[in-house]
Amino acid sequence: LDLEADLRRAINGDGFVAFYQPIVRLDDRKVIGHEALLRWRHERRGLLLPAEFIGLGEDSGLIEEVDWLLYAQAIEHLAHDKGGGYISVNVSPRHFLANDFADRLLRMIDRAGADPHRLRIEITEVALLDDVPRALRMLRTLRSHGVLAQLDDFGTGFSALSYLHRFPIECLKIDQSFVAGLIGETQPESVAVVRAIQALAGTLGIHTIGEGVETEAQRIALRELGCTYGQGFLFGQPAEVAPKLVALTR
Ligand code: G
Ligand code: G
Ligand code: MN
Ligand code: NA
Repeated sequence: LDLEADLRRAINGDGFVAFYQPIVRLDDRKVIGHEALLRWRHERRGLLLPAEFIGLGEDSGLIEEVDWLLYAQAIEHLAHDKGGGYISVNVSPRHFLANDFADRLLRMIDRAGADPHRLRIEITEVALLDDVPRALRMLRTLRSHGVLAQLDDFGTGFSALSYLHRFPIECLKIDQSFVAGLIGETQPESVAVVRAIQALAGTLGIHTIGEGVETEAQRIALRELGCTYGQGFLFGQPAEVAPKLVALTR
């Protein structure tokens, strides 16, 4: 309850900030984009991670307002960033399916003078399956204006593989649990899952991003399995960058 009052105050102040984590090409580590990750600079508790307040934000309906603050920061950043990389933002399923989501996002991009091709959204499978016709409309509208979608935490959902080809998805993000599992006793299972995801991506003609890459061994294993891109502490922590001063990607 206390936290909810804090949340309302932080929304009206400047409590929420975007941290950016690089996404790289696995073979040469070239940075191709960044994921924007939400952080809350709480006046007493310090820096809070989404896990500590997203549930509360969803229950109170406030998360959507917080999301828009973050999208505004990311879009503003793109408008000033001279590099060529993209920024991906996370969208919760309910938010994605809200009527005005695509229109509002496109308006925000337009007003900021940002290039829509440099913004991507990250959604989970849940967001697609809840209301398929609506999800399709939303993705098509965004894509027709240049905003591509990547499927987050892939492999952890119910992955009804047969439906995926219907959706205009640019990229599958292989969930970090499988990347972690590539080394050690769960290796056979994780390799099998990553192989299956790569086969699917191949059929769809799209790329994959391995998440949570922490070691060189994982980078090499992913690459050998056919994964093109990676994200994780090995390449860079989520970090704040000074807007307008630092180009994310050169
Ligand atoms: O670093 P990490 O703890 O940032 O992120 C944990 C989870 O929080 C991620 O799985 C991501 O889906 C979610 N998340 C991160 N940033 C945002 C955001 O801006 N909006 C929403 N809705 N979820 C986010
Ligand atoms: O949106 P998504 O569920 O993919 O959120 C990514 C989450 O993974 C964030 O919480 C981010 O801080 C975290 N993360 C990013 N890189 C690594 C990593 O190398 N190892 C681990 N354990 N977590 C990571
Ligand atoms: Mn994500
Ligand atoms: Na993920």
